[in-house]
Amino acid sequence: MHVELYERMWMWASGGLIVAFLAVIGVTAGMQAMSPPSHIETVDPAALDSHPEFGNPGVTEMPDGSVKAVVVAATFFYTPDPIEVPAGRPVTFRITSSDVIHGFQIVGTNANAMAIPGYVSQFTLTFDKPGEYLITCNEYCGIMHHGMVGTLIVREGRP
Ligand SMILES: [Cu+2]
Repeated sequence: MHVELYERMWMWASGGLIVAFLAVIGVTAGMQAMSPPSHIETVDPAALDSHPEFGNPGVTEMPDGSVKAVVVAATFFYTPDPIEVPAGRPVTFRITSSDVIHGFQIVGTNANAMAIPGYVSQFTLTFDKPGEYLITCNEYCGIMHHGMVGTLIVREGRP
């Protein structure tokens, strides 16, 4: 079968692009996307109840004035709920899941993390505006996924 030179060149070029795209997917999945983007910290999801931090999730004031919010996601709720944090101070969220992958998105902010069993997702955010924020799960996690919501209350001043 005769294939024109230009057609052959285009076929090789598009074949090369497919190989390049697959390589990018493979490298990012294998080297970057297999762990939370924040940092790699593991935790035993089966032993969360006896974990010093995740066994008793909640909001803690740190000696330096910052605030730590430890959150456990489970089908189909977050603990604690509501989460109460002060405005105007950095809040470090530390999130994990006790069962399947959940999402932790604070609507109206740029906070959006995955709660992955076995891993700790962490990010720090300062809320300038007091008020009530909706937390939603944006990873399909089961039959009641659509109802998996939480509340974040940002209070003026101290928690
Ligand atoms: Cu969900």
